[in-house]
Amino acid sequence: MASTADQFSWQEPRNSMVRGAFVVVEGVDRAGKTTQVQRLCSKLYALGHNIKTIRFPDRVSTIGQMIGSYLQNETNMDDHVVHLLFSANRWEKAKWIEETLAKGYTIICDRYYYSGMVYSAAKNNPALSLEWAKQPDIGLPKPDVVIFLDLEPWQAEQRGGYGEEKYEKRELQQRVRELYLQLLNAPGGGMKVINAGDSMDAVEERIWNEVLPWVEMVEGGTYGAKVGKFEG
Ligand code: ADP
Ligand code: FDM
Ligand code: MG
Repeated sequence: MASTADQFSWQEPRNSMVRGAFVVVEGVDRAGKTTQVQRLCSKLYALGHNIKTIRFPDRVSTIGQMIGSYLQNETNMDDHVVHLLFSANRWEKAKWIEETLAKGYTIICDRYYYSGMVYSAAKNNPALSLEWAKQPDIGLPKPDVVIFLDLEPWQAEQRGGYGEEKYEKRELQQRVRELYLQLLNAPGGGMKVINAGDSMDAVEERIWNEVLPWVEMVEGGTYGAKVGKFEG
């Protein structure tokens, strides 16, 4: 799969910013993350922002290819092992994220450590709790704003039947959503919930209204002079 990371890139940032904003879009399978990341990038880009996109898992790197073959049921791994690979796949991009933000690019990221925690914990492996799942991601660059596209599993299923990938199963998807909602309600959860069951245009507009103020504040230097770190 082609990486979308350079789709909106320029050799050098077009505008001088204090730093770029780090925006993450999360949600269950088929919530519309990839569609909305694309729309958000296009809109920000049209307004002259310096934009880069990234998605996790990034299936291009060696670690990413191992994850890809696991998701496609070509290989099997212990739950802990694949969890750590997903985390390592973020760590191998951590420096790039920090440097890209520092150059003044706003990054729109399709899934991040929230996916990491909830999908692994949703397996109900008694030796892999949500708390355990958080630990390897501690210290990663922290997003300035996180959008959670909320969609009930029955709605997601109307967007197409489940495919061949590992986690495309109704019960697991149900637990994933419950765990996301649990994270939202935890102190410091900090995700903006958006009902993803409406039309693409309606969802796009809600995301825009949530995200734009953060992008403007971060780029303008009135919020988050330094990129935060995930503290668990
Ligand atoms: P995700 O990246 O969250 O898995 P996608 O953006 O790939 O989701 O969308 C999954 C499918 O649902 C695609 O076929 C897409 O065209 C469709 N879709 C996305 N958003 C909506 C929406 N708001 N209403 C109806 N269908 C949608
Ligand atoms: N996924 C994704 C995880 O289990 N852990 C993670 O850390 C990440 C980033 O991988 F089922 C799962 C979520 C999904 C699958 O995601 C692939 P995409 O968005 O369909 O590529
Ligand atoms: Mg997607």
